[in-house]
Amino acid sequence: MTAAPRDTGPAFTPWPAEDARRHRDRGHWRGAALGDLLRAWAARSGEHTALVSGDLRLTYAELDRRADVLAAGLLALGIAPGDRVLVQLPNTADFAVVLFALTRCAAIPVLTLPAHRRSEIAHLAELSGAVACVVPDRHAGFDHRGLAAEVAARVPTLRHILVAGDPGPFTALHDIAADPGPLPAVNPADPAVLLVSGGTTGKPKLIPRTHDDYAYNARASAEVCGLGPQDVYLAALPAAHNFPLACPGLLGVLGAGGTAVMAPAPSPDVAFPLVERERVTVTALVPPMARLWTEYAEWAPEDLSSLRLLQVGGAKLDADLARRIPPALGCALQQVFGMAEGLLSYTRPEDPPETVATTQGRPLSPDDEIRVLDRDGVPVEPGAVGELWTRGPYTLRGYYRAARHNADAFSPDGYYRTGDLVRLLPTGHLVVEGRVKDVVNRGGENVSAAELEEHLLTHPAVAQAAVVALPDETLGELVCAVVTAAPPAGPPRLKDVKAHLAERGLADFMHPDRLVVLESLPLTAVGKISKRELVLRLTEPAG
Ligand code: OOB
Repeated sequence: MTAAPRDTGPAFTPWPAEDARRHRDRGHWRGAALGDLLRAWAARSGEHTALVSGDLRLTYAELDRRADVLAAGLLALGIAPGDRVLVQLPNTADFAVVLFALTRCAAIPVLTLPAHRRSEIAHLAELSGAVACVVPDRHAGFDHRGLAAEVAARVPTLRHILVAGDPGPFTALHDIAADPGPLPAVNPADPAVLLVSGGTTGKPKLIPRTHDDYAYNARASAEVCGLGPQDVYLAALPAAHNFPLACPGLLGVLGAGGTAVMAPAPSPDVAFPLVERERVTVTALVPPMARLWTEYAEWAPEDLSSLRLLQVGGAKLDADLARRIPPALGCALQQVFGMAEGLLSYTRPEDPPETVATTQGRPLSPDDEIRVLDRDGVPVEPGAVGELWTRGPYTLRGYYRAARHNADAFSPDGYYRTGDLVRLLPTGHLVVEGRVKDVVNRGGENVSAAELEEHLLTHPAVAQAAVVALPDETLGELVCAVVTAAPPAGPPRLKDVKAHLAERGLADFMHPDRLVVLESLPLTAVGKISKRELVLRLTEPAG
């Protein structure tokens, strides 16, 4: 194993007592564990369909019962309160049953994504000290049992491999069952889940989300989206990601008494038939997938008329695409700027269309606190670009076992440093202007990747754009624009792109040194454009 010094520190940094009291007094934190919430929802909506996954349909009562049976089985297996359990499941009913069962055992699911591979899974298993993992046998052509076995051989805490599907030499998830009995006490102020950070630099970190804060996250999000029992939410993005899980996602729609439909993939060929069959009303996508949906909708034979709201977030949504979404899909658009760490910002139904197209909304909670600071930690002029710092009733106070990193990522008074560059408009709406670190240092001049990308997207032959730094002996870094072509204009050429940028008044030093046209851009585990992967591809020796 690696001998690199490990960042350690507390597993969980609670809110100061005074803040916690305020969040309770204000009615945000209601003192219910996620497992108890499901029980209450089952008492309220017992016979209503809670979950649809393939041909399986589960009522609230059935989901509640399955969670109890699995929880009893997990306790019998020796899963103890506080134990971490790695969960790597695709969007199926099992995902929801496992999530609720683990939280009922007071165990903490570590919510990894199906696209994570050995380096992430081994790191997360080690960091969390997981005692078990729950994986599918195979998914999307990948052997998850093999990966789990490899990780278990390296991480000594990992004692159990539970498999949804054919268990091979391991334990079948569906054999873990026992008569429901007494469950351990769960403290709603303790972590309910560990989310994986979406950070683009370094190894992923773990984000403790408490029952109290996560329940508020989902409930308040459901209110902003106006979710009710008639709503059918399509979990199209991987359900372990905060967006489809709790913004409002699976947890929000169940809390509202509606139905969640688990989609095996977010692509139109898989999702459109589900929208038609289940009369889906709401779903959430990342921008590259929203683009595909918009393009395919025109030709799709499926009836998408049940859709009333498409949420788009996770990366900057180009304003032009934003304007095309409502007419193409026949539904309202909502921009969502969020992070696994907490803070969520939503455009609201009452916002004017241009505000929805050009801003990333305003914070979810009246008690979200926002600071926009310059490099020295001084507030910028109103309306100017600065780094976003935030604290509030559902934003973490510390990453899991990361004392060294936490010292940098939080102010002494508990603000989380997001690394995002934003502008705060007088209306309270936020406009995301890029990442603090996403700049190319071209011979001492700083080129903002996000700013150049916005200009590139105005070129008629450019469909998608990602600006990355490439190493260069003379200048240190070169500006490389990687784009996909917008039909029917044909592939753009560097010469034309530069002329276009000059026409827009962009300084010469901001112009790309190289233009690479690709068929498609590589994506992260949740489907955002992956610059890390792009740079790897562009700098790897050919062949
Ligand atoms: C969501 O969460 P993460 O943890 O995968 O990624 C968070 C980061 C943000 O810090 C920001 O850099 C970027 O993703 N981001 C956006 C954005 N939404 C997220 N950048 C520009 N515009 C947006 N609308 O991605 C996430 C979590 C919950 C809801 C929605 C997204």
